[in-house]
Amino acid sequence: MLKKKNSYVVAVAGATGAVGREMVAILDERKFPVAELVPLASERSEGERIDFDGKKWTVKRLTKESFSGVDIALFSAGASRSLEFAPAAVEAGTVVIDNSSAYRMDPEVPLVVPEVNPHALARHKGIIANPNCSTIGMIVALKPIHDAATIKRVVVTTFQSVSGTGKKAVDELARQTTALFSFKEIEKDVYPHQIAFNCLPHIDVFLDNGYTKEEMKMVNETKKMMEDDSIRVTATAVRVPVFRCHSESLNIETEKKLSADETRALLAAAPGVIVYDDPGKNLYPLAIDVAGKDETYVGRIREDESIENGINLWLVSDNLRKGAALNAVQIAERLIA
Ligand code: NAP
Ligand code: 12T
Repeated sequence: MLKKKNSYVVAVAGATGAVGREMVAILDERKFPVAELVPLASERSEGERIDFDGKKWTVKRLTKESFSGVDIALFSAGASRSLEFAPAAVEAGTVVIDNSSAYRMDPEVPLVVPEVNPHALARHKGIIANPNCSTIGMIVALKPIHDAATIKRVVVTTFQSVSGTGKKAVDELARQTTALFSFKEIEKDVYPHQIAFNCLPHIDVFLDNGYTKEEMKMVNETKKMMEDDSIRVTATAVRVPVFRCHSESLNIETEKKLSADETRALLAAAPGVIVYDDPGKNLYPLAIDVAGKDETYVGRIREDESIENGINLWLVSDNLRKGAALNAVQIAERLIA
């Protein structure tokens, strides 16, 4: 569907957001062959200027007419904007890589992490979905373990940063922290409770089964990308007062026994994963160190002594990079390869 060219017209819908800004920066960093950048956002940002490739590019309002002549559109302006505008983009001949939750579970839409299921890209019909940030960080580490030892069940608890919610939430954590240190009243706008110095077991909306939508994304997206409904996943998603990077605690039960050393070796050889695991030196992945990195960092790898074949580990990935913008750009790189 995408014609081979020397360079491409690339639109970023949501270019002024936390993820959109990272998309533009990563296109630049990785020297994606961009003939023209088309930064799109709401009317609030119309006329703002975005730096890319040593030039300034003017933000335009996202409309159904934005896509004429656009080869690739990276969407990161929220699920309702994707539902409203992605079909118009496809109609105009644009290939859409959508970072929202709008199309992820649509059976017609490939959901892709290049390290895990790049083959799924071939069957796209104009829209490709980028998974949730917590799923991406986890699945690059699960894939080599599943290939080697067949995963039966994963129990995951996440520790998710506020940048996952967007720029307003980053400001909210900063303002609440400053207010508390100045003995002032805090303001709550984005989250239902104080996020500064607190942990909220609540990400995205609650569903009828008592889980949050964020938790069920990890369950359903993992099965879809592994192309294996037999993997049982159960999740608790927690918002923590961290600006950037999602951390996750995983308990993984496998069919075949894996020792901690075998798991370390598998993960060390896996694309997109770095093993950082030397407890004797107090070395394990930390959000503040992984911010700005491309890989999922894994540490605290140890056997679960309460079951026959179980591994516990801790992982950290940058939710704005691999969790969102980088994975989308990597998908675009595969499309033009
Ligand atoms: P954000 O910082 O709040 O940015 C939102 C962006 O969308 C801004 O550029 C905003 O433009 C634009 N926008 C909002 N309403 C719009 C409208 N009516 N028309 C056109 N543009 C509009 O949010 P974010 O963190 O970047 O997240 C954006 C999207 O990515 C969401 O769908 C979110 O769920 C998804 N996301 C996915 C992952 C992942 O797991 N892969 C991670 C994080 C976020 P203005 O500046 O003009 O308001
Ligand atoms: N509500 O892409 O609040 O489905 O951290 C990602 C992050 C939705 C998504 C968040 C969210 C998504 C959040």
